Amino acid sequence: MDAWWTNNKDASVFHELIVDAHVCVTTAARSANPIHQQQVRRSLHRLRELIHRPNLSSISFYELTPGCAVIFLLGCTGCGKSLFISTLTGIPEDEAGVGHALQSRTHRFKAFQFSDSNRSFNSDTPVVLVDTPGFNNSDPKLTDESICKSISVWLHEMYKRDITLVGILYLHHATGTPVTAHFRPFVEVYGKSIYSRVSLVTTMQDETNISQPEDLDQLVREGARRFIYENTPESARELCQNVTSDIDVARAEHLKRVVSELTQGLSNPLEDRNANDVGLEGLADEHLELLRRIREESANDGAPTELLEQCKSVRCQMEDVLIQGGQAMSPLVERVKRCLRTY
Ligand SMILES: Nc1nc2c(ncn2[C@@H]2O[C@H](COP(=O)(O)OP(=O)(O)O)[C@@H](O)[C@H]2O)c(=O)[nH]1
Ligand SMILES: [Mg+2]
Repeated sequence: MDAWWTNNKDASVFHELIVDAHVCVTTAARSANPIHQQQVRRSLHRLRELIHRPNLSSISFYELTPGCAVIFLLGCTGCGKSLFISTLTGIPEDEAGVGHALQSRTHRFKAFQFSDSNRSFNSDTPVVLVDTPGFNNSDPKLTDESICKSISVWLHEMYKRDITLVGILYLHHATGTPVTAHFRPFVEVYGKSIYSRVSLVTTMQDETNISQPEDLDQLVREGARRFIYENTPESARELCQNVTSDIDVARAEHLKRVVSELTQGLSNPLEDRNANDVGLEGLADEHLELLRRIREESANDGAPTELLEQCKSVRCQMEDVLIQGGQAMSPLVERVKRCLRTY
């Protein structure tokens, strides 16, 4: 059993199946023998010890729940990703994996889930921050290419499980420049529109007075936003609140994509598309448009109640179309319903 874990280590790491320990559990019939009973009690105690997680804020990929919103932290080793998490949340630096040498201390993806009781995100949605190993890593196994491959695995899994990617924080020193190739896995899954969810975050601003490098212009033209991070909890919160203000729009974009997959899959070729399919796609477009308008208008005058009501009504209409279509058993229909339930 132990040999299986050793022989498959590389494949497990590639698929993010990374565990701190593994246990082979043998079940046994209940025995009246007091020696056996004592052995069982000892085993149970040991098992409890092994599965106890000392750091409750850190969760594994498989604990991400549909409906949660994910923010990825990217950047070169030492640019301050782990310190950002510690500053935002108050998790001790050691627990967040802050490095104090030139070498990276973050060797694998680490997800932190927030209930937002400290109002870091100004959102009722559970938000998960994913800390990633730094690019340009001192560990020869963690090449930029392998990190991008792992990001790609995460993104495909997230898409399948209807977990919304709400933002990408790309941290860089004032003198460093983000590498466009690092966004490739995101563009492959979400298209170029994903740049509108990218924040280019300048760190170490408290150490230098250098203004942001000009080379960022290309990414800004694609839709990325800039943010100067001041290495304070307030600055970290401001950034996260900016990013999560787009949760509903990001979800509506995801829903629209799932609906397109549904309607194309159900009525192929295109000429066979029935009224329900067309109706559903139209409603998904309308829904996204309404959420974009709500976002714009909220920035000026607070939440526009009328638009929020319209949005709700569009979602009800989508559910009606799904019921009328009689496709209740299709896995994609189930996914659309799951997405609708997260609002
Ligand atoms: N003064 C200052 N130091 C920082 C900042 N960000 C990171 N550091 C320091 O840079 C080192 C590496 O930070 P770390 O968060 O581990 O970088 P990571 O590799 O991107 O996770 C640590 O010693 C941090 O204290 C910042 O904004 N200001
Ligand atoms: Mg780190």
